Amino acid sequence: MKLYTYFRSSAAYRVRIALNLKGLPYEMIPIHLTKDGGRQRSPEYRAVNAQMRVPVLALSSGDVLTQSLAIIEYLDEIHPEPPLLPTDALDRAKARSIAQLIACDIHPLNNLIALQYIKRQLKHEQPDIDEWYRHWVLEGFTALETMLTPGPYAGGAKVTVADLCLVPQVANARRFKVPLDAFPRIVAVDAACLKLPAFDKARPENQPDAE
Ligand SMILES: N[C@@H](CCC(=O)N[C@@H](CS)C(=O)NCC(=O)O)C(=O)O
Repeated sequence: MKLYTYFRSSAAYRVRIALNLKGLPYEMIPIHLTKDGGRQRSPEYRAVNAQMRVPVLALSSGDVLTQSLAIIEYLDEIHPEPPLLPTDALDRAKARSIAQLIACDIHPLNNLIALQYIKRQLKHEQPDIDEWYRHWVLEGFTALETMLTPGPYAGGAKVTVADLCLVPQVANARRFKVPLDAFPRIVAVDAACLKLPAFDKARPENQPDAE
């Protein structure tokens, strides 16, 4: 399998964790999201993913998968061990709701392409953009903090898709200097996950394209 990735991409980070947890070998193809105006916009990459985003997982069959949560669920169905979704329907819904709070409600508002639009088209200054970024993380994390069960992981005793979304979002928050003091449960889940080699290996700073 080939993973089109970028070390700082939190969506790609989610998939890297899933592949590592499942022990699946993958070749990484780094796509630099800012060099040359963003290499995700090159004609070559556009032919891979018309949406011009990472991650993309290219399978040995030639099929190409986009959208991190769809990729993670595909991997979980084809390689069920260790499971990334709980077997109990209620627990599964709760894990997905945490994952979607992050992937659908926080991340799109703070994605590179959204921040670039606010800056370049709407002509806002960097302090406004930083404030925008912080606002959506703080709003999302305030709700998320109340949803976490006694850990060590987001859904309790086992790692789920919720953790695969939480850890990269915390990394982003730290990078943009969002204060996390009000979120002890989120910080504790992040710390518990990062003790696992699959998470540690997927960290941005541990990627071959890290800068
Ligand atoms: N919903 C998508 C989001 C993918 C996404 O937006 N990826 C970002 C990096 S985290 C990207 O490629 N951005 C390109 C850009 O902003 O131009 C997923 O979960 O895979």
